[in-house]
Amino acid sequence: AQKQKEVAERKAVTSLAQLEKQPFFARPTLSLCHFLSDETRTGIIAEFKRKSPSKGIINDKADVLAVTSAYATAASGLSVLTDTQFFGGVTADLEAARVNQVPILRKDFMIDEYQVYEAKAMGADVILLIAACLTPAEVRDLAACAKGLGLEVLLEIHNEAELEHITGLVDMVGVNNRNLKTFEVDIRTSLQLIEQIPHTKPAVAESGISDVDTIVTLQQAGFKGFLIGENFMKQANPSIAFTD
Ligand code: IGP
Repeated sequence: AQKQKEVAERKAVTSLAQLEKQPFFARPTLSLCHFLSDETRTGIIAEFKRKSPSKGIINDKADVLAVTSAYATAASGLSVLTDTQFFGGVTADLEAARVNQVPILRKDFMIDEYQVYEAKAMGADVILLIAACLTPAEVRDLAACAKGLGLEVLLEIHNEAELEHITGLVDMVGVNNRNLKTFEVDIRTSLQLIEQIPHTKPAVAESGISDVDTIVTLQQAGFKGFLIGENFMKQANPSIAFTD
C-alpha cells in the first residue's frame, strides 16, 4: 500500500511521456543472461544497499560510483536498490552506477507498469519481480511490459508454490534464501528449488552468500548467478572487500 502511494505521487509529477523522453530511456540494454554465461566473469551480481529491514544500517558512507565501479570489474551484473523506505536507496544511485558497462538490476518492489518505465528511464537493464508480492497474472503483465521496453526479467521465488509464477516472459529465476517472515537465511532453499526450475532459465541464488565454498556448491547445483549484497556492503570499504 505504501508503494502504491509512492508510485501515485511520482506519477502525478512525471508522466509516462516524460519518462520516455529521459536520456537513458532510448539506450540499448545489456543482457544479464548473456553476462551470466560469460565464463570470464564470476557470476556474482553485486548489490549496492545501504540498509535493510533485517540488518538496519549496513553502510551509510559508501559511495555508489566508487563501489559499483569496483564491482563491475569482475561481477556479471550489478543490483542497485532504489527503494528508499526499507533500503535507503534512490533513483540517483542507479543513474550513477550506469557509467559501468555491465547489466544493472533495478531492485525494488515492482507493482505497477509505471515502475517498469521508470526502470528503463533510470538506465536499468533488468527488473526484479517478486512472486511473493504478485499474482501470476501480475507477473505476466509486468513482464510483458518489461520485454516490450527491452528489459530482462528476473523472477524471485522462495518456495515451491511460487514456481507457478514462472512464465515464458521471465528470463531468469532467482531463489531467495531469506525467509521473508523470519529473515533467516538458508542456502538449502536454493539447492532444493533448483531441481524444478526449467533449464532454459538461468538460475540465480539470492541472499546470505558470504563465502566461496557456498558459491561453488551452488554452482555445482546448477546456479549461474549469485546475488550478494551484505557480505561486501558491511565492510568499511566494499570495493576492497570485493576485489580481494
Ligand atoms: C542480497 P544479501 O544477504 O547478500 O545482502 O542479499 C539480496 O539477495 C537481497 O538484498 C534481496 C532483496 C530482495 C532485497 C533479495 N531479494 C527483494 C529487496 C527485495
